[in-house]
Amino acid sequence: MSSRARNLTFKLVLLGDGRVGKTSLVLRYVNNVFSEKQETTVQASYLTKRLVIGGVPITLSIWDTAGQERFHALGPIYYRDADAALLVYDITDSDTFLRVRKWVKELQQMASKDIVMVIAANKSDLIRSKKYDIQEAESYATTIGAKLFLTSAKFGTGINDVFLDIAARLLQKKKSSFQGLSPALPRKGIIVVDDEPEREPPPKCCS
Ligand SMILES: Nc1nc2c(ncn2[C@@H]2O[C@H](COP(=O)(O)OP(=O)(O)OP(=O)(O)O)[C@@H](O)[C@H]2O)c(=O)[nH]1
Ligand SMILES: [Mg+2]
Repeated sequence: MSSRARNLTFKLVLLGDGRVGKTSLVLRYVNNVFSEKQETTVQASYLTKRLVIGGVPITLSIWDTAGQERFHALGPIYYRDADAALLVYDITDSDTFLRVRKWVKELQQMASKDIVMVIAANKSDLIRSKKYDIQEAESYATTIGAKLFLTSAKFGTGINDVFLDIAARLLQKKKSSFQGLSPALPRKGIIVVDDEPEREPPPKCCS
């Protein structure tokens, strides 16, 4: 089986209040850029990222949704059929954490039963300037079977860890549901290669 044939695509949706840094996280991860003047998202935007875990090429198909309340009703369009949800809040604004809880409730009722959920406590670079309580968020994450990561899109900290955790958990799920179908999947240890270059197709021969 060629590596191309084994490429797995997973749909990831980002949800969270407006201005918490969803777009900034995705742009930092995919293009390694950050803007202090990032424009608010209208409806949603779409990006893809390819990575290789344990020799298995994976494509993350990423839907970055608009956080403004007026777009809330569009949520189901993007989280329906999603394999994973990245719930983002701003650690300097506790209201944005309440919004995460609201999204989680909605996902638990409306989304796929086995959707992978991860929480990003973003803007960790501002930790010193404001009061925050990460412990409450961490225990909440545990109760919903999610992992919580401290991130800073501005400084680029924690970003790879978040997306890698999502991809690895999705791959693990796939592995357990299709035992035997993917012999290349590792049992232990994950080696990640970013954006594996595509191989040239073999030259066509003989007219
Ligand atoms: N200090 C700091 N600022 C950040 C960080 N991430 C995002 N920002 C800033 O926060 C603002 C909002 O960021 P966005 O990425 O547009 O937030 P969003 O969640 O996509 O917002 P909507 O599209 O309205 O839902 C921008 O001014 C960013 O520069 C971060 O990690 N640290
Ligand atoms: Mg945005």
